[in-house]
Amino acid sequence: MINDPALLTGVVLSGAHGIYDVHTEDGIVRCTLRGKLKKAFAQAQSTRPQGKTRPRPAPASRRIERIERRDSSENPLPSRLSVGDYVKLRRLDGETGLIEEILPRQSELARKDAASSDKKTVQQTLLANLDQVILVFSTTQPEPHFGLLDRYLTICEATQLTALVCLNKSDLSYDRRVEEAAQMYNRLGYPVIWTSVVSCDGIEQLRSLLKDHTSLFTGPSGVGKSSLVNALEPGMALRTNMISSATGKGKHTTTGSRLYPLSDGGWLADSAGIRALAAWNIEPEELASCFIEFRPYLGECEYSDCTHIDEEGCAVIQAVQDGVIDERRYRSYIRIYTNEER
Ligand SMILES: Nc1nc2c(ncn2[C@@H]2O[C@H](COP(=O)(O)OP(=O)(O)OP(=O)(O)O)[C@@H](O)[C@H]2O)c(=O)[nH]1
Ligand SMILES: [Mg+2]
Ligand SMILES: [Zn+2]
Repeated sequence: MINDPALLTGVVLSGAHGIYDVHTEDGIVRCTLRGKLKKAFAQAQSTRPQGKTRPRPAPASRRIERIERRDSSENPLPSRLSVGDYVKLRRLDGETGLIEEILPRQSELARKDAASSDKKTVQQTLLANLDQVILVFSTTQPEPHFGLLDRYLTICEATQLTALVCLNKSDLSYDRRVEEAAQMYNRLGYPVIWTSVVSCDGIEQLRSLLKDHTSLFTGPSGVGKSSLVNALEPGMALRTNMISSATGKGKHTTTGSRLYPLSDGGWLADSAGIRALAAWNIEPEELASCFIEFRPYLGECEYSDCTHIDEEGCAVIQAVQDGVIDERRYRSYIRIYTNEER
């Protein structure tokens, strides 16, 4: 790690086309990457190992300090700079800077993107150094897809990120099965927050849950993620636009995530609607334990290598038959295990 006092530490708020807005104690600095870093990233991408799960990060307030003290060998250096990454930068003038170093990542949540031409999937980090994920769905318009929620939840379990479920558009009339599903997730231990941007129900509760955390809003398109950000921090969009015009470089055209400082403390990132989160880091043997209600039964099956799909003497299947494990959750498990999309 470079210990140059002239360097500022900051967090990447947004980035596009090699230009990054970095939040520092000295204000927002618009940065590019040092040539050496660019080269290192290009090399790392061709040899990138698949990520493993990492310990849960500390709350936001203590994070900068902890990251600075950490030895780089503990966590892999990212192969690409993402929103939420901590960097060391050198100021060039009042508004611009050069990123000299990127600090090790404590955690990340990635989506998989199918590159259209060769069907190869590439990993895109939605947010680095987060500690909780708010899975936003709407009660209706669009109808909640609980199979997709289960998929998101397994990824949060595998990456040891706290997951909260937000059911937005509670002002609209919706199907009773939404209420039943919410109760089921609550019983599993996932907090469910009902919100409405129209009636403002649940906004205060959501705000208190975000305080002092680094959170990501993710979920399908059109459920109201950006509307919730605006309801939580009125004027935030306005403030960011002002920042852009102040630097004289025009408005952002970011397609990825964007991180906002919360006025009560903590950070919140909004991301574009997604259909697939990267589930490729989850080994088949690990998947069952990502369904938290399966855990008491794992190791109780007749075969020690039981996949819980169709084996004789499977304790998980027995629990489903006994009505202890929700059948729809079990079907989600099979779908993810057999790699069916949705
Ligand atoms: N009735 C109702 N409509 C809402 C609510 N929240 C958002 N909407 C509407 O839902 C639509 C989609 O909202 P967005 O905030 O753009 O949704 P998003 O999740 O950010 O969508 P993407 O950016 O595409 O991922 C907009 O027309 C909003 O006005 C709500 O609580 N109640
Ligand atoms: Mg949006
Ligand atoms: Zn089994």
